[in-house]
Amino acid sequence: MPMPMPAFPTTANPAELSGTEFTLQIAPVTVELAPNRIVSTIGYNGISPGPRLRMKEGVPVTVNVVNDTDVPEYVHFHGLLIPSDVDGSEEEGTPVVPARGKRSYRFTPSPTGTRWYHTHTMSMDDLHRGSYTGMFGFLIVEGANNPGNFDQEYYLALRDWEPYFTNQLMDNDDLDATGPKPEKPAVLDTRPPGMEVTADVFSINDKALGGGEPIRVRLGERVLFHFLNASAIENRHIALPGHKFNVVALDGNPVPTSAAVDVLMLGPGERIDALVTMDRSGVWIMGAPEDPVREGGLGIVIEYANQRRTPQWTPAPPPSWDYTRFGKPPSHPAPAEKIDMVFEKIPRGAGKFNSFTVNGKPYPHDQEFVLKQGTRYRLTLHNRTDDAHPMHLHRHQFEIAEIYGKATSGIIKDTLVVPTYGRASVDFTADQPGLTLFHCHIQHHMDYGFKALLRYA
Ligand SMILES: [Cu+2]
Repeated sequence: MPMPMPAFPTTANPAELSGTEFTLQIAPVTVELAPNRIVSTIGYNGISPGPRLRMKEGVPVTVNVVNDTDVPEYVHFHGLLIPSDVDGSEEEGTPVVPARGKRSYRFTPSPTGTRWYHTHTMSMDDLHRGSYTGMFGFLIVEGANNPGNFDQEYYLALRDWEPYFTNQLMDNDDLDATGPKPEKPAVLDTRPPGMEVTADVFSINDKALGGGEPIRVRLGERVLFHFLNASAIENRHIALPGHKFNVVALDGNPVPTSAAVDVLMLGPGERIDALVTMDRSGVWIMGAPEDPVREGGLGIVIEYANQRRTPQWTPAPPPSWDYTRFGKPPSHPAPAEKIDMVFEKIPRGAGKFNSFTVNGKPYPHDQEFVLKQGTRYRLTLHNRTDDAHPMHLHRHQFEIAEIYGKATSGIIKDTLVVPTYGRASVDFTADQPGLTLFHCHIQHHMDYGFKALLRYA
């Protein structure tokens, strides 16, 4: 049986708001990652992550946004099927929340599951704006879905802080088995790359590893973890040595085949719901398998009852994330209507920002992607870049049809990491008229052209 939620917010369970009327106040906040490690940023309601918003599927809500900063803002409701004028995206024509002003978003939440909300303001070369700030939080849409039996549940957002520019590509994307690289050009572009964004300071929710209270468990308990990668910059891995993550939902949607894995991978924007059976007594670190990332703060201590010792970390098996493990064999023919998007990076050299093109053209693409309402599409993503990109479709959900050269079905998502030089196909039904943004969820990729606007005929 689920245990009652703690009466007071803790690191692993920040403040929750529920009902039909919500207020988000945008203002400067400080985040105490550890007693001697304080970050200044912008947040919602005086905290970061912002309050967890709990809504009921099908019951209309109002979210009043009060902007107490000098920067116009957008609040995007990620993973919800809502109209363009409240989706929170400049490109889709959502009205802005003016600097020192306010605006109310009214919509009917759907579908059920682990969603989230965050700023959708562009940052460009300002690492104190947009999703580099603390403006993010979980949003839960409750419905009839039963996530199964568990004893405790925790909402854990993975974050990095104090980002800076670098000319080194320092990510870990290629740790995962990525399968074939059908989009790798025969001749690589050898021009020097431009700047990327990186960070050395990390947290889960508002605490760096060791900076907050542990998650306290008892032997034999089943704990449901809701992970969110709220990073603006990087795909992340999570492991809990000696334990398995039984993945039950991806991006909030139950998977056809729940499967146990040692290491999770989440691109920016992605969520994973996973059950862990606590069957190995001790005091453990759950965190990033990469030492510099975990030691930089991306972890949290799991403490079994009556165990007192230094938290232990043992190296995790190599990551081998593969979405298709959670799918089922394909059973439907591919949709006849096809859309192809070829993503390319234009290297700009030291001190400059790379830019990105879709089908050889910079954003906007005007009349490039026009949807017929009611039609199902196969969208094929050709990643001709040397990086893995978390691609997010607004206001719709898609079903993975093919990735790593493997066919699958039944995995419904709103964000998908397309591997380096890889190809992925997703199917979706055009049933949400209005402008629809599709973009890489890495902030500076999106800002420098890695996006497309879909429109309805
Ligand atoms: Cu990207």
